[in-house]
Amino acid sequence: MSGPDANVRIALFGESDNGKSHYGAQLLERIEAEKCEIKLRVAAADVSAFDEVRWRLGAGLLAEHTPSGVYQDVVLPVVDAGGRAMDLTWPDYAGEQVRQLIDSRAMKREWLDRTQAAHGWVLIVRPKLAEADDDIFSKPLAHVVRTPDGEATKPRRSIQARLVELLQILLHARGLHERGPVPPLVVLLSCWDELKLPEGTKPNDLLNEQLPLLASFVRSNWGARASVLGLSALGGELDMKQANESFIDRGPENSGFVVEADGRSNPDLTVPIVRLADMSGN
Ligand SMILES: Nc1nc2c(ncn2[C@@H]2O[C@H](COP(=O)(O)OP(=O)(O)OP(=O)(O)O)[C@@H](O)[C@H]2O)c(=O)[nH]1
Ligand SMILES: [Mg+2]
Repeated sequence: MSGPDANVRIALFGESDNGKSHYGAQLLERIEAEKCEIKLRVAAADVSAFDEVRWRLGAGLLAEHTPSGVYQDVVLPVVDAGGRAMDLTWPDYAGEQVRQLIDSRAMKREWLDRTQAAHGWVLIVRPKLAEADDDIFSKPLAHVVRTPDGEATKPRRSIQARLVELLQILLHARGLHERGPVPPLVVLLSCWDELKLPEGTKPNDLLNEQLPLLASFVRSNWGARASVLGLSALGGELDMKQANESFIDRGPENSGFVVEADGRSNPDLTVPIVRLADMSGN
């Protein structure tokens, strides 16, 4: 993955409303403010993909969803604490594109290229959205039998069933390109603060408990090449209309945290990238 001046492409996968854009914006804030392990070697050429989200956060407000059809990359010329120079490519896009990929099982050329060229994959999952997730596996059979005629609705696929499907598509796409080991994977459990979990909760335990199908798929296909981390890009809830003064006073660059594998919280939002680099074995 590295070597001097390596280009490190991260493929980030996540459906809509999972926190991709707020994380990207906060990652940039941290890197520019030098409050993390990764530092810029020179100024980044174009970070406009996150301008709008950063502007909103600076005003203490949540940002809008990324408009459908949008796909943009920022390229960050960075160096990590070990002196490893990387040109980090980080994307932002509308999550419907991932939804379409799963539903159609068809991968457009650009997505195929991104999946195959990436040195590490990040899957961003918001556990809150999976609470009360009801599907063909969890719906009691008695309920199916008792549904009166004409009221039967097709069971939805649960979030974890969709994500396993997605990972299978990605593995297949990767396999068409090269037969080597799977790229390292970080599963990021986003909006961690909204879960109100006891201090010290380990992200992997939460994944096992709340998304057991996804957890076992990741374990059996990635083993030690996967890491499960928690993420709160903002450190708490914000509103679309009501500015949060204490968030403004603290500054976006001082807000948010990652939950490490051992359950400790770390304000360095670049930890997932550092873990991906470590797991690549270089
Ligand atoms: N509590 C909390 N909520 C968050 C945090 N980050 C994001 N959110 C919430 O998650 C929602 C979605 O975040 P986005 O970053 O817009 O999600 P996205 O994955 O980019 O969604 P699309 O642009 O539709 O693909 C936001 O509107 C917030 O409500 C966080 O750190 N804490
Ligand atoms: Mg977005």
